Amino acid sequence: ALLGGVFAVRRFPDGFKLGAATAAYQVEGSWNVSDKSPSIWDTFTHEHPEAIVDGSNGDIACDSYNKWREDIQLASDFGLHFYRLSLSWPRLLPNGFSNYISEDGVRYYNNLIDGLLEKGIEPLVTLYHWDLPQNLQDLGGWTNPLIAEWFAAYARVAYTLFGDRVKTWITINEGVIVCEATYTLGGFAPGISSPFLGSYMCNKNVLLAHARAWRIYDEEFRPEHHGKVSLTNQILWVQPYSEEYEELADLVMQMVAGLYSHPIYTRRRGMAPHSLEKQIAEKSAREGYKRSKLPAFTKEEIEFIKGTYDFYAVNYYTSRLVRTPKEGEKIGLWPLYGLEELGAVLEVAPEWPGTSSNWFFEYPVGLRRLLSWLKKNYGDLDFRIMENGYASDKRDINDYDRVKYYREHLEQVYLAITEDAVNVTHYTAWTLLDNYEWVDGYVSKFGIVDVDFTDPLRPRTPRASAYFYASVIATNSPDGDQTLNDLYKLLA
Ligand code: PNW
Repeated sequence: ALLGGVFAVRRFPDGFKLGAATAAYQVEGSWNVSDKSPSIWDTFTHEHPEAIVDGSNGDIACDSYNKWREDIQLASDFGLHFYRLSLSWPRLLPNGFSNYISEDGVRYYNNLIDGLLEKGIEPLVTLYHWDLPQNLQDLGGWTNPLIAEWFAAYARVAYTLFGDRVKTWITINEGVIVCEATYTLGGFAPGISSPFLGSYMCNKNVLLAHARAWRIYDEEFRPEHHGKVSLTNQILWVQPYSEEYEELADLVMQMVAGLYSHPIYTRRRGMAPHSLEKQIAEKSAREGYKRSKLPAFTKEEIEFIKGTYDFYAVNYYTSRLVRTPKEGEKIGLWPLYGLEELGAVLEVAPEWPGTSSNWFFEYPVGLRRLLSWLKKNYGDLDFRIMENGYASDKRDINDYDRVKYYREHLEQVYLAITEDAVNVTHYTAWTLLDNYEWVDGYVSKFGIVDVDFTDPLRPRTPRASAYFYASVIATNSPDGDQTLNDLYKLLA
């Protein structure tokens, strides 16, 4: 087996791109330097440390605000084709509005973007990765329809400042988390609980904000810069517990994926998938609402949102099995245990290994099935995996469990391309560095590079998974360097 290299080598198609991602609040720190204003995550973690497993916050995080040169060097050492970063809205626009632009913020992102380009790494930029300016939250945040205007103005500033060098933009990271983890669970900043009310209002405004930002790029910037813009969806792959639940599984998929995809990626009628609209309208009526809790869209709004994409971006981590509740069984909350709104109980198969994050169980085949489902529902698009990675609470440099996760998921991507003819063009490892994992604080680590958070200098040390991933990139093969792969397999 150690001579695996002599056998047929599996390769991704030519031009397949591999990168890694981070997000501003999770790595930057320097939460109040210069004129930066607080984001909802600054406020939430400062006021509610009890909501975070280790009571921590992102005040310093990886200190990437100061150590960005080192991050770029690591990205370069591993041969990343691209690096996905996010801009902090309150660092760039401390008022939230575009009347005042922070010079310090502009300097920081220029340094980062130029530094990457100097090393031949494409900067891929997310505009919104959850750190909303607190003052905009005070005005209602994502439940205020005016946020589409506020976000559009911010997007225009970012395109104007960086669009000459940034050719790939993600408007919003994981609308489903922005709206559900926030308003349905109440567990994420700003910590407001409004299940299936606030979350549906948020859903509509996220779609409108994205569409505005896409159209601004399309009309004002694309002619000169020729870039691409989409949003990225985090999707739980949901399959039936047994055959009788096939219809229910599709309904749940329409909720976790369709609500943020159907309006953009299909020409079919309506704002939400029809099955879901019907279900929620009926549920709303039973609850005594005069209208569906799912907000209505005007004809103009529907047209405005449709087709606002240049590729389909998806983040995948984990899967669920779905069934209806047993007698007297209570349905858990999205996204962990169920969808009360649909009468759906979600659980994991006993054989799926757990991780250090309570919602995260490994099911590599789910990624391949999800890609096929997306192709079937939305067409033969340019599919880009914008996040995939593994959580562990160990600081082990020899992270063979993470190597195994990457190997098994890259294999499923390879099979999706070669066996199912899904046009997957990009793969992104989450994440380059251990960082601030939201409510899991610094306990759940996703990095291919270890960061020592007990050391004020935040030293970085690459793990085995970084070497494995570098070899995947160097060989353009899901197996990476075969000898290395065989060795890691033996050690795992
Ligand atoms: C994503 N779930 O969040 C985010 O984009 C990252 O910022 C984050 O660090 C990473 O994945 C790991 O969590 C998710 O409950 C949050 O299924 C929750 C879920 C999935 C992804």
